[in-house]
Parts: sequence; C-alpha cells; structure tokens
Amino acid sequence: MTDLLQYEMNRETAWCPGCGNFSIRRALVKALAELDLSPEQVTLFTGIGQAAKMPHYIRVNAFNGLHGRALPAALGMRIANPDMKVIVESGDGDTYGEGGNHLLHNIRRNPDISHLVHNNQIYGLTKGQASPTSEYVLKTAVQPGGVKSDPFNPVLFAVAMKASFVARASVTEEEHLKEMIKAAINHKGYALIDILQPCVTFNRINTYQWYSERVYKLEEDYNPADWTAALKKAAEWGERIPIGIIYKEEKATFREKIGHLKESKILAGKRVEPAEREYLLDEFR
Ligand SMILES: Cc1ncc(C[n+]2csc(CCOP(=O)(O)OP(=O)(O)O)c2C)c(N)n1
Ligand SMILES: [Mg+2]
Repeated sequence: MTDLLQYEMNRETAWCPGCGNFSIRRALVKALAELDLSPEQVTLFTGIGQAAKMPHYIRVNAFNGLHGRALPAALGMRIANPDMKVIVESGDGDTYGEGGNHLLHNIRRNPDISHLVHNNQIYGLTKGQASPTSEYVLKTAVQPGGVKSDPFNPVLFAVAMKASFVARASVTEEEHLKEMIKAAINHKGYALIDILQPCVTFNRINTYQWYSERVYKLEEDYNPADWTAALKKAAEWGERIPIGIIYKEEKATFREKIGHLKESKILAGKRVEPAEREYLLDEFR
C-alpha cells in the first residue's frame, strides 16, 4: 500500500503545485488500497479537463473520452462487465455543464457507478471561465462583471431526483473524503460525490481558506434516509456547507431492472474470433 501510494505520488503531472487534485488522487489511491482492489479490478472513466487527467496519473484501467461524455462509456462497461468496479471522475464543467444531460438520465437509470466530481467551481483547463457552479462574485476574463447565471447546486439537484447515494466532500478534509469514496464504491447503485476543491490558479474566491471556514461534517444523528431532511440539508450553501452522505436509498440498479441483463453472464469475457465478425466488414469492401 505504501509502495503503491509512493509510486502514484511520484508521477509527474500537469497540475499546478497546490492543486486540490493531488488530495483527491491520494484519497482515491488509499480508498482503493483499503478496499483491497487491485488495478485490474477498477476502470476509471473521464471526460476532458484537469480533473479528467486523473487516469493518466493513477495505475488502473482507463477510458479518457470526450468532454462531458464519460458516463455513457461507463454505462457500456457496466452492462458488459458486472465484475468491474466502474468509477467516473471529472470536473464540475464536464459533469454539470457539457455532461449535464447524461448526469440526469444516469440518476434515473441507477447503474452501479461511483461518480467523483472535482468541483473547483471553474473551468480550470481552459484557463478560468465560469462553470455552472461558479459564484456570482467570480470575475473572469470572459465574465469581467461577475457571473450572471444562478449557481447550480449539484447536491440539491441529485437529492431532488432521488439519486441512490449523494455525498459532498472537501479536499480540506482528506480523511473524510477517503471514507466518502469508499462508501460510494461499496454502494450498490449510482453514487455521486461532489468534491469541493480549490483551483489555486484561476479561482481566487473559493480558496482552501474559504472552504475550511465553511465546511462542517454532518451531525452524528443525521439520517440520510430521510428525503425531506436531505433536501433541506442539500440546499445549505453559504456561511456553512455540510459534508457527508446527504441522501442514501437502496433501489434496483440498471442491470437488475433489465431482466436479460440481470441473467446475463459477463459479456466482456466472451471470446469472439475475428473471423466470425468478418461479415460486418463486408458492406465496406
Ligand atoms: C464539447 C467541448 N466543449 C468545450 C471544450 C473545451 N473545454 C475543454 S476542458 C473545458 C473545461 C473543463 O472544466 P472542468 O470540467 O470543470 O475541469 P477542470 O479543468 O476545472 O478540472 C472546456 C470548456 C471541449 N473540449 N469540448
Ligand atoms: Mg472545474
């Protein structure tokens, strides 16, 4: 475990020194090691962005696709290979902007996928334009007068849609973040974690200090099965920001809801000889 962590941490990255992505990577590597998952048992799907570079910097199976489009590819693997741990990891722009439509339909389907969103409240890779979660006060090169759209609250959205597992975490609480990742991976169904993460280069509002002053852990007696209480908790954002499992519900997964998928064995393990599929190429010849 220590060796693996050391190996991951020594990799060269394109992330800025001090980037919150380092904490997320450390928490993810530790979570996988503590769950006794080896690299070949896990596949990480991402889109485009700084957050989406994660599969380049961690030793697991990986699919790095188009901006906002990690979820459909992940769902494909979920159907074909029920034994694989499928994790989607991407930025706030990727997930709530370009990929917003996939997010909402994925919640409806409830596939067994863990989704870790690096929410730095900005488009980092493209040098600091506002994202759906940016605050009004954030001024950028293309929004010099601040952001004019209401900020999107992903946790409130996911709870309102009764996603089967909705959590918020923060890189300022790394041990707690690791526990949230483990809980999401162990959850049967779609598990969304919105992870608050500073962008030290382009977001001068939501800094480490800004998050540290506001973030607090849910009370011991908080009940994530209570939907009405969860809605209220999810709406909390400002002076105080709750972290933890905000809502959780056991419900049938995508595979379980579709009879022939439920019964089917692992498609990914089926051996297909290339010669058997020659007929597919015939019409192009
Ligand atoms: C369809 C499409 N639109 C826009 C872009 C340009 N683009 C690449 S990354 C990015 C923003 C990424 O922001 P986010 O997902 O929050 O990740 P971060 O870099 O902040 O980690 C944008 C707009 C693109 N590659 N494809
Ligand atoms: Mg971002």
